[in-house]
Amino acid sequence: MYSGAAAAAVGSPRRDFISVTLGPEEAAGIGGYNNSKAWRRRSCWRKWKQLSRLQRSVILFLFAFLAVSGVISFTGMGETWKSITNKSLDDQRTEQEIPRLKLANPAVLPAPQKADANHGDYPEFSLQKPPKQPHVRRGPSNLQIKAPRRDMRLKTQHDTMRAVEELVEADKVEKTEKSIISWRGAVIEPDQSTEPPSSKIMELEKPSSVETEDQKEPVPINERQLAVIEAFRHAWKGYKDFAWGHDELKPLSKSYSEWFGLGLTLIDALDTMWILGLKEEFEEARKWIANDLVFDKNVDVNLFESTIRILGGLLSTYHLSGDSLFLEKAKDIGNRLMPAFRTPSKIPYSDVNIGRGTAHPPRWTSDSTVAEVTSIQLEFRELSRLTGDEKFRKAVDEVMKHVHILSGKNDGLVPMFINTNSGQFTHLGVYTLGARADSYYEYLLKQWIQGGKKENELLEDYMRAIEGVKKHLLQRSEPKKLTFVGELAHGHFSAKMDHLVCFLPGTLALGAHNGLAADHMKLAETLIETCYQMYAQVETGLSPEIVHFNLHAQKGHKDVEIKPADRHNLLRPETVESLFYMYRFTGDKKYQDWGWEILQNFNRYTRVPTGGYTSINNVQNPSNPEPRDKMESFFLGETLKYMFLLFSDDIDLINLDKYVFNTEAHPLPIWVPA
Ligand code: DMJ
Repeated sequence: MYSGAAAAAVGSPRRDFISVTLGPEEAAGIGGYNNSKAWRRRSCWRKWKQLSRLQRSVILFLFAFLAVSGVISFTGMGETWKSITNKSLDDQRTEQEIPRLKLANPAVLPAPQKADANHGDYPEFSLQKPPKQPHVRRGPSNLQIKAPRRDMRLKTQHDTMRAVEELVEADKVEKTEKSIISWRGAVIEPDQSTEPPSSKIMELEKPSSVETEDQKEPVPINERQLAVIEAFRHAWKGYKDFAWGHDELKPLSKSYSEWFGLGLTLIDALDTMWILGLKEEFEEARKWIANDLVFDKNVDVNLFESTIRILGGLLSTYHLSGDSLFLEKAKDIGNRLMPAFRTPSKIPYSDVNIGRGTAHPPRWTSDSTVAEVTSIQLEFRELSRLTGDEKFRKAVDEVMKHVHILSGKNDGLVPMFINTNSGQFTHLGVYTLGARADSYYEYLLKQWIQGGKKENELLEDYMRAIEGVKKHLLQRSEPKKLTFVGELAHGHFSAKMDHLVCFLPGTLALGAHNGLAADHMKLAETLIETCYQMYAQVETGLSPEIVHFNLHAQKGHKDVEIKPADRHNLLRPETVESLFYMYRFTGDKKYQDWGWEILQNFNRYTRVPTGGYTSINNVQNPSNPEPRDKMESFFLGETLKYMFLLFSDDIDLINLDKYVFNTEAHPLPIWVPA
């Protein structure tokens, strides 16, 4: 409205002008101020009446127009506001979900619990959201997993609404189907997101790793794998008939031996049964774990052995099966092992009484073995990730950090003992990749892989150590010129090699697969040939515990010499383990063939007709290999598992980009880098 002189509608009646005529008082801006409601109402009404019909219509139209646009723009703003709010929620959600998405293996269960622990010390370590416990259903994977529809195209709002409804419906149906655990190791992570259906619609356009895995045709089990299953069943029969719930089977005397009294063989074999698809056996064993496994026992256990076999076995079985029983048990034993770290140096004692909560070194020394204190990290780190309780990881990381800066190494090679009081290496000057040091090297690489290849100190130590091996421990034998890893004792080279060292080709190959020097793979190829020859050159076709290589050609002598004290075979896994890695990474069938020979020789010389397999005393005597009457738990935990995997052509059967095996062949998930 304007102020000033009156305006009039002037001109041709065809041209409409809108004007407002003010009364003289108003126009002059004078007159007494009367702001009473009645006066204001009257004066407005008077003015309204003074307007022409056209003017009134136009004003009404304008009001109506403004009102409608107001409503429309309010709705639009609401939408904008909503989308802003949603966006920030989405951002938050994305941040929260990053850890889950970062886990390399969609086929691995997420961390189920998050404690209020302070994670500040470990910036690179991202814990996952607490997940819902998946509903566990077992059965052939192809029957269980429904791929989301990919061809959905949403155009109109109506379509969108319908799609939303469909999705909500489908979601209800799929909720249980998505929390699926397929038999033989493929665990499908349940969808834990809580976002509204609309964002799920968008997700349908993206390829889903779960879907991809699901859509793969299952690889059929072949003859050799069936032979492994048969061997496992035979071993299990002996254990079940004569040693059920005890540590180890004594297959000849049809009895058992106790080490910790914790059903060691049963626990060690759990994930093997899962991988081999032995459903019935697995269920039976699970029942025993649920009803009979008690850790509250006044018993001394070895920290390393119980970590790699029991804690490792329970954790990997939890990952494969999704059954929280195994995680509960893992937490229990993990907590009970923690007193071992209460030492002046924080280097753990070798033994813990899991019932009393006390720990001590062996009676004759205050030293611990270097391999033992540095090969418990994969398991405790994973336990921290799953529980959200940092104390496990802190304890084992501290050991690694301490050893990283410790003097007494020789080009990355470590001595075999470390003192729990001083924290210093002892018995300096002896360097081996065999007993007492072996898995130190293995766990440097594997922790680096587990943690997403970020922990550079581990990699540094690993690379330096392999250079140390090349410089000090590699030699070639005669007559076949086999490259082998000897030992160094106070500057003197010894051509002695433990069968235990045969983990090395597999570890080197794993490192090369993860981007480390290509010459590591070359070395792996030459070393696995040597390990195979440790079997092939022996009368039973089975390797002894220790060999000595000939450095000089002598008529009638092979490369491999065996001392009487070393000619036993404990059904160890290391060569088969390395054959598995070599086959996975090269596809060269000769590795499968070598493994097949070894399996046949185990069957020939170590199989006990009434059930079980036995370690033997003399690999050089095929007519009497002298059975020892003991089946080690690692025969089921490791040897047969690696055999089965070696004969498989399915790289997703424990995919090595998603899992890292602990030193007892229990697969644990790899955490993906940030
Ligand atoms: C297993 O307990 C583990 O592989 C360990 O690292 C070495 N010894 C046995 C198998 O030989």
